[in-house]
Amino acid sequence: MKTMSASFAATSHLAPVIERVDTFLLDLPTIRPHKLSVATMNGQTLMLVKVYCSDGVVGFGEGTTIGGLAYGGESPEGMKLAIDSYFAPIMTGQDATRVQALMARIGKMVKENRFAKCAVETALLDAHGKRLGLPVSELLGGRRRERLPVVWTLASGNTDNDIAEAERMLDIRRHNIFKLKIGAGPLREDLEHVAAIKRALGERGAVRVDVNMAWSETEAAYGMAALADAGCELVEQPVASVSALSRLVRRYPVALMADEALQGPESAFELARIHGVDVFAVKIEQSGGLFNAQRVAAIADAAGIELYGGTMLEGAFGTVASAQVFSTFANLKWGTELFGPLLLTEEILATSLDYSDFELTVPDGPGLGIELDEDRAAFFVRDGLRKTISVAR
Ligand code: MUC
Ligand code: MG
Repeated sequence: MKTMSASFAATSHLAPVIERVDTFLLDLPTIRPHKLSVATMNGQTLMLVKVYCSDGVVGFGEGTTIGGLAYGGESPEGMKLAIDSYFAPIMTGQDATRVQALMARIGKMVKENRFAKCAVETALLDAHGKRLGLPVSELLGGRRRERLPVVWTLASGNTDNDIAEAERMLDIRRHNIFKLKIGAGPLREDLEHVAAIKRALGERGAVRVDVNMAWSETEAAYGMAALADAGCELVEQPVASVSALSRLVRRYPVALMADEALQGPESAFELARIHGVDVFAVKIEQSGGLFNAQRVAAIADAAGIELYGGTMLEGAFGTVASAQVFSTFANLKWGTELFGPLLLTEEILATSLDYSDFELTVPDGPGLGIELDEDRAAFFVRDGLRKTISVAR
């Protein structure tokens, strides 16, 4: 024990340290209005964090939300403020190679702020992977797959437009699983909307729905029965409460998935304890980071709950960080919805991600394995070259 701590101290002493942490906001338009029960998005704001280390390595991380504060307690602006004012002073001068130790140090001094923690942890892992010449997946125990199935979300707000969009995705072989955002309109209209889309797609496309907690328990009971009849295969977070979820699970021949109810390992454990759902939508930001997302997955596995790789509609950095984590999951029965970058009009990477044959290739270069196009980013940075666009965040 004595020898181990002596060598740890020696390594720590020589290790590169964090010199500076920078954050900036990128405002990017979406390809069309994206309508959820909580908000309509015309654009997305990415909060990017850059961690500069004394060995010259720079790591990138990202935080996003959906509809500003409409989805949860953190906004991109709030994450930036939290990192600039509180995280950066805690991180500066610390060993850049001890990612888990540094995240634990941050955790002692910063409560909550799961999304901001995820962004910072992503940047630390990106930097450490680049330093070691290894993809982030290998720092997380090793990937089990190189490609991930990717769901597309239909949320134009119009049934015919959604069907046309789904047909296009099938034609170009980009997506054959579709998630429909419902819950904003009257229940009966939503059910007709889902049934019409499933009828049009038939066996060519799987249909799932996300209600984003908009239904009461009685609406959910009625809705789930009708959705099962319409051929919908999965219902995501129809109601807010965990106990209501647990009363709905296994009552209808349609899988029930938790999203908003999952806020890190403790909530995952509670849901697993009461077997409140069939499936977990694991999100790295909601989980509070990449390691915590793996803990959530481990709890699901232990409880016999199935897994799905969720998104907070991240841009490229959050999407690839998620892909690196999901590639390590033992079971990923329901695929992923890592389509975030495809919802944005602008490419901010030097080399685009590979979405083909209904799947995303997990980058295999060091760290996240992607590179920011700095000129493009400079154009879209808030208050930068292109003055801030007005987006409903
Ligand atoms: C959510 O609630 O799952 C995922 C896809 C999408 O359109 O919104 C998100 C968030
Ligand atoms: Mg959801």
